[in-house]
This record gives sequence, structure tokens and C-alpha cells, in this order.
Amino acid sequence: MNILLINPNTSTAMTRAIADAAAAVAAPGTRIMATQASFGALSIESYYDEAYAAAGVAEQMRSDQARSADAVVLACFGDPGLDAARECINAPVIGIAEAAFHTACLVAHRFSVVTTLRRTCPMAQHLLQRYGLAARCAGVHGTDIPVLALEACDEATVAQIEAAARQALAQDGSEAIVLGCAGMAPLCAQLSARLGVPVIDGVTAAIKLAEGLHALGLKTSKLGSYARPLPKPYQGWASGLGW
Ligand code: 5HY
Repeated sequence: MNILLINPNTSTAMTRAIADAAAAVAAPGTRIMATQASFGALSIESYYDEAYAAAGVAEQMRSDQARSADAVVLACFGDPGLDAARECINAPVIGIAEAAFHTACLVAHRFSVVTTLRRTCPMAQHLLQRYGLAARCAGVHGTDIPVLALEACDEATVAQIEAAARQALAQDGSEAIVLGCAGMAPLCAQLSARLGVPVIDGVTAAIKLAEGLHALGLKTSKLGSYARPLPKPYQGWASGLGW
């Protein structure tokens, strides 16, 4: 199967790291095609960044790669543009936050989220409410590690995330950790070994969920909310992006 992996930010280095993490868990017959938004923020750390990221995802969903993919994974923890992306194709579209939350629910009674800037914590809390999983999340914790600082993956950063995760497990009484940034994907195995609890990274969780949906022959329902966008003129810089 072919999975299109879209990094909604415009960091080529992060796209490469995310693609490597995805390829490391992909089944032998799974081909990962990695791409990123053609415009927008180098890292997504605010509602403003996210607004353009959603548009960047929507633009990528018009590509031939998206149209021919057996599944699409959106590799940003805010799941920007997820609903719009599901309207564009029949194949499943999976956001890494939704994938991580559901996966954590399968291995723990309650989980905690450890993410980047504290200001992004409400975004994760909003997603938990939207996905109906708020009761299974015991807490969302920021580390104030900037997204792009994760590209270095240095020991100090790993130790800071580990410490935040230990504090979350103790404070929340949770039993698993969800990593709240696609850029943390390369740290997942190392953190799980250090913490001794399940640590879930949304990128790899989404890849395996996509493979499962494909194996089951499941595609996005087009009965209503995810039907194709309605054809209409688009004006200004978005002219040509209409359906
Ligand atoms: C992400 N931002 O996964 C999110 C993480 C965050 O550029 N890639 C980003 O902090 O919301």
C-alpha cells in the first residue's frame, strides 16, 4: 500500500525525521511518500500557525499523490485540516493526535500528554473533547520546548521530556504517555525504555492504523459530512484551489 505522509509545517528536516520514523515501522509492503506544506510556518505553535497549516494540508490533498494514496497521515499534533482532508479523497485520512489518543486507550486506563509549548496545551484539550476521549486523558502538560528544538534531539531535550513525563504519570495517576509533537517521534522508543510505561507517538501509531484500515478495506464514509467539497469559485491567492 501507499501512504502519503504530510507534514503540515514547512521544516524539511522535520519532514525527513518524521518520514524516517514512519518507515521504521511500516510493513514490508507499505511505501511511505513524505511531503510537506508548500507554504506556512516552519513550525506550528499557535492558532495562527495552525490556520495556514490547515490550508497547506488542503492544498496538498489536491495532489495526484493524495488522490492515488491508499491512506493519508497528517503529521502534526493539532491534526490541522483533518476534516477538510477527509472530504477530498475516499481513502482514510488519519491525524496523529487522534491516532495517538485511540492507541493509548488500548493499552492504558488513562494517559497523559506531554507536548511542546504550554500555550498549545488547550489545543490538545480541545481535540480530546472533539474526539470524545477527554475522560481517558488525565492531563496535558507542556514542556516549553520549541518544536524546532526537537530536530537536535539532544540528551538535554530528551531528559526534559522524560522528567515531564515522570511528573505527569505521578501527578495524573496515568499509566501511559502520549507524545504531543510529530517531532518527538524519533524519541519514542528511548523514552518508553526509560519510563517503563507505554509511550505512544502519533506518527507511528497512525502508520499502523492506516495499514489496518487498508487491510480491512475501510475508507472514509461519503454519506454526509465527508462528502466531496461543493464546486465554487475561489478568489484571490486561493483562486484555483476550489473544487
Ligand atoms: C507538530 N507543531 O506536531 C506540532 C506540535 C505542537 O509543527 N508539529 C508542529 O506543538 O502543536
